[in-house]
Amino acid sequence: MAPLRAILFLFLISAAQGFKKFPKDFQWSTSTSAFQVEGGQEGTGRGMSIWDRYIQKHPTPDNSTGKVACDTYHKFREDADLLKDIGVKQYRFSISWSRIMPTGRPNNINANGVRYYHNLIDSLTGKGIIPLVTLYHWDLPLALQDRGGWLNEDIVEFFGDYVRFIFQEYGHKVKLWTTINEAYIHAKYGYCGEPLEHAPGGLRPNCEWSMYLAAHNMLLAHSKAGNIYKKEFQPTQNGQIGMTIQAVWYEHENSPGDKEAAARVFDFQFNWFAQPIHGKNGDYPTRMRQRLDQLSQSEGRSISRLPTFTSKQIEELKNSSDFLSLNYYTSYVVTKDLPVNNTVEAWGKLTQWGRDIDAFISINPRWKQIAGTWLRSHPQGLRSILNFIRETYNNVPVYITENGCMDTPDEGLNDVTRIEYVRSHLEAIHESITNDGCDVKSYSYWSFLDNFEWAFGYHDRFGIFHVG
Ligand code: PNW
Repeated sequence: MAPLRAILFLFLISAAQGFKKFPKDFQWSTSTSAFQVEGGQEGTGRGMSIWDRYIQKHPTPDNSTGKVACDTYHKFREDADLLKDIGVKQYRFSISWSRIMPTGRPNNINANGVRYYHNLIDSLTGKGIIPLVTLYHWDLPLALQDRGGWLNEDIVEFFGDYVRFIFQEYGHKVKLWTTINEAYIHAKYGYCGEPLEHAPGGLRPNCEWSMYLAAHNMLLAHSKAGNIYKKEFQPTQNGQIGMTIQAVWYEHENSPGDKEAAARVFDFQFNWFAQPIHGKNGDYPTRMRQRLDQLSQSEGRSISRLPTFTSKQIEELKNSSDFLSLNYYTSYVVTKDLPVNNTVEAWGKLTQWGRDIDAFISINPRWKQIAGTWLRSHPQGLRSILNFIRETYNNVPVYITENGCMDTPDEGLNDVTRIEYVRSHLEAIHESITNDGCDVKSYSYWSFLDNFEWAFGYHDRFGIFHVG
């Protein structure tokens, strides 16, 4: 068995309600995604995904692959035992589209893959653990990438066909679904390679529009899935569905210019996805629409770089979700002008997105930096986001589907930094629920196991369980 890390005790404490009083039905959870943990790529009938090809072409610094990863494909029963041991009520995992449909289309189904997810779900529910299933966590079937991926609007129908099969197959067992994980990161890192590149990658020359088009098709695909679920399955299966949206909180100084800049950046990040789905009037945020329409015009383009929704699509998007699935890790500072004393990073204008937002992004050196990385601990940022959701989106129920940080190697397995990160974030959530009245249903720690951390390979360890 993998050695237990100290961070685990937080779960035992919180789950026992000894830490603070959380609502009785609050779901303690932990999270993974298919590509990052499953392995089981060869001899299992699984088709290639964009991440398989991407790492072949662009090796990670540690030259790692997803071929074995945590070998969850073979060790799911052991995983379920560990989940039971740490006392979580819910487990979030994702389904690999190309494991079910090797070419991405339903005319070719991989029976091994279908059986695998039945076994995984059964081993969880058999132990009283509620599965929260993400339908897509960045691992597009390669065959669909070769037909244009998220830039081809056919993807919306393809995604619809895929999810209908999944609901038919597993919907009597799974009652919590999220459609697409972090479209913001997938579109920006996948299509612009900024500030970091993800699969499919290599598309930078067109990214001033491709990033917005990919995200647009992801929103429409989410909407398709949500509407299929609600019309065809929810009446008999009685589950709930939402999209997993990543949020960054942006602090600002008190000047009106900085305040407006921070609001604009938040529109270009969280509200880009949250507003079309959860906003009263739907559609993209007005600041984003105006800015990108103006830029497009001044660049001499015949159409805006930000695509438009039809009124039917706006209505469908507004009816596509029962809850908001929120991922939160870190915060930044936004300024209208280049920050004077911030020598650390002010990368706003260096990226396409950074030029589009017309603002500078920097860090607050007072927030504890985790292991020298992009991640800084600012629990108040999470509380601010939860309150923003309460005020702006009519207190829609929130499932926190990811929060966590990587370990600090000098600390060995003692996890002093991670314990403080999790403790302070749980405290912020507790305040949001009890003092502010936010409707938070669950907390899922990223991640259950140390796993394949995308462009960083296995270097960054987020797991409750150490994987050697
Ligand atoms: C998430 N940020 O990505 C993903 O959903 C996971 O697959 C991943 O392993 C995890 O976070 C840890 O990185 C994010 O810059 C990437 O704030 C970047 C950010 C947040 C989440």
